[in-house]
Formats: sequence, C-alpha cells, structure tokens
Amino acid sequence: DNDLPQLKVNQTRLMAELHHTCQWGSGVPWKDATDPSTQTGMSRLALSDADKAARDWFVETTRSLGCDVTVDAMGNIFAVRPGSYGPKGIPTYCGSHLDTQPAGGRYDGILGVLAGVEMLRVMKEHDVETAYPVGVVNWTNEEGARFPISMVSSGVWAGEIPLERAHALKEVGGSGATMRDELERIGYLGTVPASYEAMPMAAHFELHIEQGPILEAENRRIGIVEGVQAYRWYTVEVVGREAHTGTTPFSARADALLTAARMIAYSHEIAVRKYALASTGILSLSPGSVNTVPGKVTFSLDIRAPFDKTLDDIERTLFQFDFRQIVSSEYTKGRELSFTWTVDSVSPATRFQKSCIEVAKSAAESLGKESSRNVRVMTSGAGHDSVYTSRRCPTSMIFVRCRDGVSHNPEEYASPEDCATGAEVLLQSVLRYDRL
Ligand code: HGY
Ligand code: MN
Ligand code: MN
Ligand code: MN
Repeated sequence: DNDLPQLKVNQTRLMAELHHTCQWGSGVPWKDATDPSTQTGMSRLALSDADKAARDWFVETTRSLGCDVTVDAMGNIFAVRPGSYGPKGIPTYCGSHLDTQPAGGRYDGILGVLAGVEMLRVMKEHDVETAYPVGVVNWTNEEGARFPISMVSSGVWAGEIPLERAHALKEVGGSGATMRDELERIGYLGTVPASYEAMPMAAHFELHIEQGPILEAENRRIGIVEGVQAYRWYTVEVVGREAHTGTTPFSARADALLTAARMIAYSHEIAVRKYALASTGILSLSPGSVNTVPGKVTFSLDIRAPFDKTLDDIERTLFQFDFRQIVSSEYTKGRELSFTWTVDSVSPATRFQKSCIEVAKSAAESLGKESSRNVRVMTSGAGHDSVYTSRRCPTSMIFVRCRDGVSHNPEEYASPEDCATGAEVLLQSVLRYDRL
C-alpha cells in the first residue's frame, strides 16, 4: 500500500463546512461556539426542519461531486461515487449521522458525514480511481433523542429492527408525530427498501469524536475502535395515588415520585457494584402541582456495560427483585403503589471485524513517523450506527479526542487539526480497503 497516494484533506475547507452546516439547528453562530455563555448547543433533531436543511445540503453537495444519491424507506441517504468496476461493484462506505441531541454539540455525527464529503472532494481533485464504488451514508435518527430507539435506521437496514416498528415510533414528549409522518413531511420517505439487500455494503468506516476522556488523558490523537459496549434503554412507570400534601400523613401516602427517586438511586448503586453505568435522562410526573403528592411518574433508564451478561444480571436484579422490594416497602405505608417497565432499545456488545480494524490501524500509522504512538486501539462507550453495519459487513471506527471528554453537551469541542487527521485516516482506510 506504500504507493497509495498520500492524499491530504483540506483542513480549512473541512472546518468551513462544519461552520456552514452548523447554521442548521444552532441558535449561535460558530464563532461563539467556544463561549459557553452564548452556547445553546446544536439542536438538529432527527427529521426536523434543521435536519432537512442539512440533508438537502448533503444530497446537493454529493450529487455535485458526481455521486448517485439514494434515499431509503428510513430516510437513510446513500451517496455513491462510481468505481472502475462499474455499478455492479459493492461500495465501501464511510458514514455517520446528521441528527443531534436536543442540546448537543457541533461534532457528534456530522463530523463523520462531512469527513466523507471531504473524502469525495479530495478524490475528485486528485482524479482518484477506486476499483469499487465508495459511498458516504447519513443514518437517520442515530441519537434516538427525538424518536426513542437509537441507531434505529441502521438497525432497520441491518434487518434487526422491523420497519413498521421504526415508522410507528412517536416523538418523545411531542405532538405524537411518528417517524413515518416526519419522513413524509420533509420529503425523505424513500421508496428503496431500508435493507442491506437493497443497499449492500462491502465495508463501513465511521469517523466520530470519542465522546469520552481516554484519548485526551493518554495524549493520543487517534482511536481505532474494535468494538462497542452493550446497552439497553428502559421506560419505568410508577403509579401511586394523588393526595393532599398538607393533610396526608406519610403513613398514608403512595408517593410515586419518592418511590421512583429511590428506584433511580438504587439502579445507580447496582451499576457501580457491577462496573456498569446507569442514567435517567427523561423523567415526567403528574399531576405536577406543588401541593399534590405525585400519583404517576415515568422515567427512562439507560444501562451500559462491556458485557451482555452484566446487563442480564442488572435487568434481572432490578426488575425481578429490588424494584419490587422498594415499591412494596413504600406500599406498606400507602395503597395502590405499583410499577411497570418496558425494554425500548437493546444494543448488544459488539466486536468489529479484524479486517477493518487492521486497515484503519495501518491507515493511522501511515500518517507519519510518530503516528504509531498517537494511535490507541479501544472500545466505544457510546453506541453508533457502526454497531448495526457490523452485523452485515466488515466495520470499524476511527475516534478523535474531544476536549475534557465532553459530548452530548454544547461545549463539545474537537480541534481542527484532530478533525483533519481523523478525516485523513478515514480517507486512507477507504482507499486501503478498496485495495484489499
Ligand atoms: O446512546 C448512544 O450511545 C448514542 O449516542 N446513540
Ligand atoms: Mn454520534
Ligand atoms: Mn450522540
Ligand atoms: Mn452515538
């Protein structure tokens, strides 16, 4: 592979496009991006008007770079640049997602998509001829923030999530609009089936910020991701009984919020004991009055661990024993206290394929002498669409460090140099994989 052109990405252009695309979903111009006092963060929720604007830009830009663009039934956008083997060749893709968290950052997802666009630009500029087609894909609703199954569209593509279930997903706390409604409203309900049979991939590489503290702590610039930890999302509903806060003694209360708070605190204790993580990011209660004991609480649980078995243990412990124990101990004081739970999203522990890990690693090490000290093989704490693509084709990911390991936060930041280096490793990985 030494005769591979040592192509450089254009860092200024890449960052200019990050600035340009941040206009969609950000209340704050990029120049204020590092000033926390002005930061409102990115809110380019899946299938929102801001997401549509970014999607339209992606379609128009990749078309102008000579790509055929296909939109599937989940609104996944596949931009494919032909290779010398012609249309029958199966493309090597790089991809990520344009949607963000409600108060997200400026790099999570979009950096990987824009690095793919930069790859296309560099290939066009240097008349690079790949044997197989290369593609850039934008996966719909990776975050699962607006429609509460994360990586749902790559999950449908991989045949792991039924299309009907995804289409019927209702937006969190919103108007009740479904994914299908919103796909139709913004004009991205494609006719091509959302499936790997319809849109096959030879391989999938994803550039993403690490979203954690490891690379920065070890002063490494590039992470080569060999797998993703397991995680599950639950919704727990606790039902008690509304009561007057001034006249109802504790002994007669069925306080749904107090009970839910104890359950949430306990889930964190269990997670710590089992070297796992637990978080509650959504909590709603009713009726929501200062002087009424809450009768109903609904909260989310996001549990993560390196191994599925740990999640099995935690799930069994919480839902078969401890939550029952907590509710019944509260119950003896009051009456009519109960809870129900649903599993909303399951992302099993994932190991990427050696072929892609090795390609990405050698691509990173080819970037100059000291680079091997800059490279760290690691697993991802966050879920990504690559979890699902790895079910259907060789996959790996490339991480760049982010300041203080912060993400899903307006202050998310990755340096222009690191963004460009990551994009270069992505470009080299795709070129090398094409040669395999
Ligand atoms: O939840 C996750 O890890 C991802 O950001 N969807
Ligand atoms: Mn992401
Ligand atoms: Mn994210
Ligand atoms: Mn993610």
